[in-house]
Amino acid sequence: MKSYLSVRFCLFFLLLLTFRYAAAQRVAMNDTIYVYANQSNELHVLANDLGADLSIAEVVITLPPTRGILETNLNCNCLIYTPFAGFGTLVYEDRFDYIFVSATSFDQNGGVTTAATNVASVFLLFMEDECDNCVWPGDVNNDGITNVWDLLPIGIAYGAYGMPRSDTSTLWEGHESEDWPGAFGAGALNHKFADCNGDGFINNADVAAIELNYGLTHTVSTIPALPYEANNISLSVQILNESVAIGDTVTANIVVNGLAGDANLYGLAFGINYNIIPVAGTVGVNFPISFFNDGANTITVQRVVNGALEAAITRTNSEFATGNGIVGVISFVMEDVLAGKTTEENLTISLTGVTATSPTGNRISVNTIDGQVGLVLSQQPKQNPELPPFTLYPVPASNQLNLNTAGKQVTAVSLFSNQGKLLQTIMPEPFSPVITIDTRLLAPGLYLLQINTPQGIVTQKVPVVR
Ligand SMILES: [Ca+2]
Ligand SMILES: [Ca+2]
Repeated sequence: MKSYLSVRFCLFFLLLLTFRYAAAQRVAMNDTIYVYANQSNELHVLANDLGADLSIAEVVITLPPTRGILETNLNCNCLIYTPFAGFGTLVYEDRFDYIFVSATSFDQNGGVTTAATNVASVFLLFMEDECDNCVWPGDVNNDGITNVWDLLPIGIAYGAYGMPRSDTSTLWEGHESEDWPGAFGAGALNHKFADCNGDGFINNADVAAIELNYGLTHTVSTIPALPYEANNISLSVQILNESVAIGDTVTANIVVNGLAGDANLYGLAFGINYNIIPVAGTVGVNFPISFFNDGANTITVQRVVNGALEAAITRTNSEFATGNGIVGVISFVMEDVLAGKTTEENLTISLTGVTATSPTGNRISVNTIDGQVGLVLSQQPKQNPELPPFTLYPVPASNQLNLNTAGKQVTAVSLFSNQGKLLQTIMPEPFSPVITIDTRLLAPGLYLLQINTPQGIVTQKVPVVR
């Protein structure tokens, strides 16, 4: 045990490299945001971007807006947009572009390497002032974003009916709607917000708007809070794998227990985070038949956001489900992002944003227990000796290095120092004929270029001279 711990400790440095590599996987995504005239608007442009620990400080505006002022705000980790006079009366839209630029990578001589991402565009559209009390189809809890947590109020008010809207569109914009007689928790949130499609009924058809408008945001002045009650249930993640290696399918149970006897539960929404990067498209949760899911009186939504899973399930029959046991099964494939690193660490699956509800619309207190299992990293990257080397020029490199792909597909190019420290990762356009790497900030010396292709990885040495 003693030597195991000392090996772990000694390899802490390599772990840092691992996290740096993970942090480099960032993609900026386009946004469409409705903004008010004559006031400042918070723009949470990072909300749908891919990558861990995204900071607004690393966002660089490459095309500024022309009809307002844009400022960076570290407190909200967002941008603040203030439109000029005339916005909303003379002009109704604006636009700007941004990229991520990280200045946190250093070469072994202290030189800074910047790694820029793709360009994302943000489209700003005027929002009518009088739409403060409008229904945004999918944002059922009216907190400004559509996500799995919006499923819970639909379960609570399932089967309720009220005044239909004049329109039955689920387009992402504010829809005028009269208040219904019913409301969630002390009137903080009117039932009309759960009638996403405006047909006057709260049912399955309204869940489609959550799927349709998932992740979209709008500005809200106050977020309604549901009343809270102690209920004493626990939610734990139990990983079934004895250990996890790159490429393995990880399976974990989500287990509900009552702290004293059976658990009483009506709706459940949660996020799942992990300290590895799963293979895109492999993350999901199943809700098997259980005390909670009888297969008839439940609705569910799930989505992967920034590589992390968000999921919700709620009953629809206005009655608690009572019992203990597995309510969900998560699975994903661990990606080959840690290739080349040799270390030992635990895979941790954490529950985030856990919200449980009662049939009457109260939030229930939940104790959460994360899952952990040993992580076995491969000794070597999946080098493919069958692949011929790529042509690099000029060699040695000075200001830039060009990689001739010769028509072959290259998915990523990573530059490492000779000590194995990741300095830069480029995600080229599919089938780019030439990929260019800026080497101006690199100290003279030998570097390693790791070229990822669908057929495997090729690593080539690159000398840089001045
Ligand atoms: Ca919402
Ligand atoms: Ca409806």
